[in-house]
Amino acid sequence: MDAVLNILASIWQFFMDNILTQPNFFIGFIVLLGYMLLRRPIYESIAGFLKATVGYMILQVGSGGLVGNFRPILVGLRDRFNLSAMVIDPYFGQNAVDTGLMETFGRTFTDVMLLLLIAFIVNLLLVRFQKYTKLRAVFTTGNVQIQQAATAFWLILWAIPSLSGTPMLLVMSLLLGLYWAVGSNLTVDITQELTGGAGFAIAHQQMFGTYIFAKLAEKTKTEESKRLEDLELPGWLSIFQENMVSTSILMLFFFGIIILVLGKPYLVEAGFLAENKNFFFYILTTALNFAVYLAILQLGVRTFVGELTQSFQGISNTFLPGAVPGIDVAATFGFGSPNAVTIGFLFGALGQFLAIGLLILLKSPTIVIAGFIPVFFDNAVIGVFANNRGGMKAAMIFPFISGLLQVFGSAFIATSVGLAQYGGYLGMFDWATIWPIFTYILKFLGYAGIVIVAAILVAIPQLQYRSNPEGYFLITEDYMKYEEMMNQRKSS
Ligand code: ASC
Repeated sequence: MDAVLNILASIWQFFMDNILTQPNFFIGFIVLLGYMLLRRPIYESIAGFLKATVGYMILQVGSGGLVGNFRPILVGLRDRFNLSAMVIDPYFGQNAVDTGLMETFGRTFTDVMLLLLIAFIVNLLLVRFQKYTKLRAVFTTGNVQIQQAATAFWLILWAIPSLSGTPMLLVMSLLLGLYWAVGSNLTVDITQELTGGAGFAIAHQQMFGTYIFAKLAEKTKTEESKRLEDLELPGWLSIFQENMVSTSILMLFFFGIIILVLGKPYLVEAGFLAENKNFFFYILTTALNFAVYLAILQLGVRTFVGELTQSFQGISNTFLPGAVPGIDVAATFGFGSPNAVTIGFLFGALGQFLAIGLLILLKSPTIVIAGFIPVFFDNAVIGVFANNRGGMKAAMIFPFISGLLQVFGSAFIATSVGLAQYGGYLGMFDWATIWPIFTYILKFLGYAGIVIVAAILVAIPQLQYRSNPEGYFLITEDYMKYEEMMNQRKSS
């Protein structure tokens, strides 16, 4: 018996380490399985696996490059202004939980991984029973799932410390699995509309935020609202229509100002810049790298999205009717206006810097340091959807508001639950807004709170379904038909 359990445990560990938490391979194997279920020849299935995995890895090179390119700047700002403070960044957040879990709650990271696995199964079951749940998306972004499982574990345990053992894991898995399924499902329609039916949803850390701002953007839309891509700029300004050019110019200003504030002596001393290198070209390189990594990221998206969409038919036909895969938010940057990515980022950064300044002025007990991942990925996607549904003004205002909320919300919740002292908090939009609200409902209402949070989550897809019962499943099953139907409705 023991031997069997040991073997099962090692298989599980192998699966967790190499596939479930490594989205490039997870997506690759989904594609392989999908094509095999569609009875494609084995060589085609393997080709699909390779293309999807490589494409995803290209996307990771792009997003990793963006993150790394920005590092010296954030480290520099912290050093120069002598801030000892909490960094809002998913990896810092994960690390903070890992460091404090034993000391604070007497738990280990193994519990977190178990939570991840069970929550994922909850997500699959919720989609399998779609007839009742109305849920259409499976969360596949494993790197993000680890960070969220870690943070949810901490928040829920802080709110209801009396939970322990199996009941604790079940409650946590139910709430987190619901969040994955419901959040990802919220983005199905807006993503289908953005991508013209590419057949995926977002599975990341700002799903509620993206949905809320997309809807608000729609509300603020007027006759005059123009999308960034429809802007006709006269004369020399027309160079801004080319995404690589506009990104380079905007980033040159953005990075230029910050790097000038840091100064060459600091960068040399900190080892970011060699003494004999030219300062101006350092700034230029850093700024242009941004455009480079963005282009790489978009190439990655184009490489794997087509494979994933086609092959997923095999999975949805067989196991999960009407389902779409939820994938990394960066996939949306291959659609809509590329300039919205840059604008969303810049206005989000503005919001975050303003909020951080206010925390310092108001002598907040926790000072926040901006992390690149929340500033960029959250606000860029909000920019993309706000622009797509409400125009360019929306693409500026909503990322700005998001930037403020990310900082204030994170400072508030991380201080309350005691994560701030471990130096980091996840900091992404949903985890600075929705999750703090859930956490306080649980804190004040205890077991009744669990029922209330679960009921809220369960109700959301039902409301979405009711607002358009004919189109709700059609939008994933046959996008062309869906569009036709919606056009007909508009004209009649
Ligand atoms: C995250 C996280 C990353 C990035 C990446 C964006 O939240 O943990 O590594 O965003 O998923 O492409």
